[in-house]
Amino acid sequence: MLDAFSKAVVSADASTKPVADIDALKAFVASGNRRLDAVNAIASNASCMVSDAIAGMICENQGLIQAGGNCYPNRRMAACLRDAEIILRYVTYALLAGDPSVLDDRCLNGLKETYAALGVPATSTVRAVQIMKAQAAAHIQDTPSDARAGGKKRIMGAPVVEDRCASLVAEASSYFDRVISALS
Ligand SMILES: CCC1=C(C)/C(=C/C2=NC(=C\c3[nH]c(/C=C4\NC(=O)[C@H](C)[C@H]4CC)c(C)c3CCC(=O)O)/C(CCC(=O)O)=C2C)NC1=O
Repeated sequence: MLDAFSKAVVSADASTKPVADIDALKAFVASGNRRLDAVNAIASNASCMVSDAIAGMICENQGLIQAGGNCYPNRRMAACLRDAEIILRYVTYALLAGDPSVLDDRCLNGLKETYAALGVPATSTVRAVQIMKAQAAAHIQDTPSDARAGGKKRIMGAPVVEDRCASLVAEASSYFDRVISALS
């Protein structure tokens, strides 16, 4: 498992050069508090995000909870909710580390094959991950909408910067995209 710093060391060592791209590491440090706020925005809304994403996935495809569907019976529904939570948790680890290797190695490695063997539909999982990606962007920017969040809307109130953390939204989105491409 790598983070932004160990990655810089490993790449430098591989080419037997001194650590390069110190500016990128400086930027990583300078935006550290924003990064922690972004991680917190996801982590402290995780159970709401997971249940909403799975509910949305099922609303759009109700066969999942009928006999023969992969969220039926409750044992599978529970496994599905658990998996969405695992995936979201590993995305937050990657966002904290500023590097996707923890997500790749400990969560996505072999997941597609596991799902194929168990008959877990990848397209439905991808749909749930897409919903979590949209939720994460809203939470990092601290702009959840009344329309989407209803009575559960929660504003974190972290200081808002000019670009509403666009680069962290893009980075988090790239980790969700990694999940999607690993399953596709
Ligand atoms: C640390 C990383 C890690 C991951 C990612 C992980 C995933 C994982 N999900 C599993 C099952 C499962 N995963 C699902 C998930 C779903 N079914 C659906 O219809 C939806 C599309 C989807 C939810 C979004 C279901 C239903 C099962 C149980 C399948 C079965 O037993 O028939 C299993 C098989 C063992 C078990 O049931 O616990 C694994 C290993 N385990 C891990 O240790």
